[in-house]
Amino acid sequence: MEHTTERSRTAVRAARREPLRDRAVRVLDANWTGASTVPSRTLYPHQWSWDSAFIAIGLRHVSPLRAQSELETLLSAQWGDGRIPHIVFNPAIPLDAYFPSPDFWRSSTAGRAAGAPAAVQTSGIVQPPVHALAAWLVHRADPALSRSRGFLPRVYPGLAAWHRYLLHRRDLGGAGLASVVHPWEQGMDNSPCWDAPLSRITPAPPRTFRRADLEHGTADDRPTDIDYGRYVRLATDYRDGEYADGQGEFAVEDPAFNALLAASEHALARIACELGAAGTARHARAERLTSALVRRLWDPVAQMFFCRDLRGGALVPEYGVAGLIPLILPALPRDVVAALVRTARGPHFGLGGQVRLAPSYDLQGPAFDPHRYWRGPAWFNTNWLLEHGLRLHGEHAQAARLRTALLDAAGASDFAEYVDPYTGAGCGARGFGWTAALTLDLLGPGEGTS
Ligand code: 9WN
Repeated sequence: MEHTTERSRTAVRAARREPLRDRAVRVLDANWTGASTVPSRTLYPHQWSWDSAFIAIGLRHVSPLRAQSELETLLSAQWGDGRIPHIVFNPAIPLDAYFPSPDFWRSSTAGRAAGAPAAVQTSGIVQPPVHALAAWLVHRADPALSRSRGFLPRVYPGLAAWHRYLLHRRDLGGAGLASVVHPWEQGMDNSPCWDAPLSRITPAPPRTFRRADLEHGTADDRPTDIDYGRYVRLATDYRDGEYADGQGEFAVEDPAFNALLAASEHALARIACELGAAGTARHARAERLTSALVRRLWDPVAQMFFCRDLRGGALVPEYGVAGLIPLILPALPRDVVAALVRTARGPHFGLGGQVRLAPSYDLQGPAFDPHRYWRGPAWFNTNWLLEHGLRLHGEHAQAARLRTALLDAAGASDFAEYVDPYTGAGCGARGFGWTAALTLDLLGPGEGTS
């Protein structure tokens, strides 16, 4: 036993001497299923929507063809109403490997009215719209290959339908922003930003479902059973209403989700131009989204973007990292950019000071926990977005420091799912897809997000 441990320590040390790029490529190879990439072979053994978009952004530096397939596979599971489901299930994986499994979502029956595909099983909720941005960056990585395969003409209609779904069916507040109807949709599942809107939801009783995540992670790092019960209740109600929008008890306008939608709308405008159509209307729409974001979610006193709880009717004054993500928007007013950079550097996020990477939640918040899912740890995708936002707005020195910290943390943690923001110690799954992919992107020539 002693020997095995010593041998595996030696193997880890040897692996760490390998160039970071090669190690990241190995992670993506190990997670590749033939048509797409899983976030983690253990914890998340199917295809996830925003993971795939980030993964494609990294994969484009290694195999533009695989990066294109990643997005095409995801789009082949798109529903008739335009939604891109947050999980596309691999039928070869046993049902009990992940919960909620296909027999929970029942997409092909409960989702029939909303146009769920018959041939593939999916979830019925969505995740942040990073896809058009990813498609544009993937195209730019190898335009000749992209043109020869007709990549953009192939993905453009689906991406346009996806944005239409979000901008129309999901404009539940009627103010020009998309709403999420489940914390899993925004991707930062367990953020304290959801505590107030979730507190109104009656949890599903624990005996009615069996969590699979606790088999792979420490209970102290994962959402509590009560919160899980609430996630299950919301998803069950949505399913039982045949995934029709506008009825649910949870509806939130989130700054990161809408910032990504606006950034992706700018990307869609560029795709339209490349295909010979006019992109002006789309750029204008992205700018309208940016204005709506500021009008609805910016708090000038707190100098922060907050979530708006549509059912409770107010902003949720919690400093989640989602509130910094609008920095990726080119048309953000200059005074908002300056205030947001101050907030990122200030005591709530400590960027460039106390922490290595921006935490997912307020360092000073009562709910802060450096290890519990989305309640404090640092994630690589949110920090990658911040790095781009800082660079976009001329904060080059801060962006460079963040880039170095991201690469160090990715390498030292063996591409962990997330890390302690103070120490950089790895948490959650290792060999995590978007951590490896975004490492490659930071190492690569880089196209920016614009
Ligand atoms: C639910 C796959 C996904 C990420 C999310 C992350 C986590 C799932 C879960 O894993 O969510 O979708 O079971 O907790 O929070 O951002 O896309 O990596």
